[in-house]
Parts: sequence; C-alpha cells; structure tokens
Amino acid sequence: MSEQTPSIFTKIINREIPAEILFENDRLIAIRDIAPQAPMHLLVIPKSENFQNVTELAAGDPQLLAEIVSTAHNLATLHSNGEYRLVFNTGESAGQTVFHVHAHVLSGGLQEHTLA
Ligand code: DGP
Repeated sequence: MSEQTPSIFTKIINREIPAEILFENDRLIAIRDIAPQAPMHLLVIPKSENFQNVTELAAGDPQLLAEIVSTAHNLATLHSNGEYRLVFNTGESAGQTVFHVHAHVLSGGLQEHTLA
C-alpha cells in the first residue's frame, strides 16, 4: 500500500500537490478530502511523518492528538454546524490507505449514515 516517504500528505504540505487548505500552523494542516463522504469532509494531518496511525500518535505526542481534536471542533464550527464525526482509520483492513496519521472530520447530513 501507500507507505511511501514522502507521503501524499507531505507532498500537499510541501505544495508539491494542490489541495484546498482550510487551516495550517507549524504542527498540522487541514484540507478538504478529495473524495468527500459527507457535506463537510476534512482531513486534519500532523505535519510530522513520525506517526503512521492514531495509536502511535497517542503514545508519542498526546498533545498533538489533542490539537487535532480541537482543530476538528473549530473547523466544524466554522464550516458546518459544529457537530461532527471524527474517524481515524487504523490499519489496511480498517480502510487506512495513507500511513501518515490523519483524522477524518465529517459533518452535515450524517444521520442516515451508519458508522462505516
Ligand atoms: P484513509 O483511507 O483513512 O487512509 O484516508 C485517506 C484519505 O485521503 C481518503 O479519504 C482520500 C484522501 N486523499 C487521498 N489522496 C488525496 C489527495 O491527493 N488530496 C486530498 N485532498 N485528499 C486525498
């Protein structure tokens, strides 16, 4: 799978690949997902490639994980109604395709969706 370095997200962070960037600071970036699964579907991505998934991130930099959660909340408030679903696919069989940790932030019209 796509475990290349640099990851697709690092290429976006480095402006080698275009993306709609909604927020950026020195530690993370938020972009719109290329294949939205909800009216608002963003990805919040640490700039560091040190963590492949949320388990590694929680163990290695819990403060950065907390920043992802607060950024998700802020963006869902700015760009939707402040209610959102936060998803970290962890492992290939769980649907993870990019092994550079990222949070999916989904908002709007989710009542009819299952937790897939
Ligand atoms: P996951 O399957 O959890 O690893 O999520 C990877 C997500 O990344 C998937 O929802 C699609 C998104 N994605 C992949 N390539 C690009 C890209 O080049 N641009 C943007 N904006 N999103 C991408």
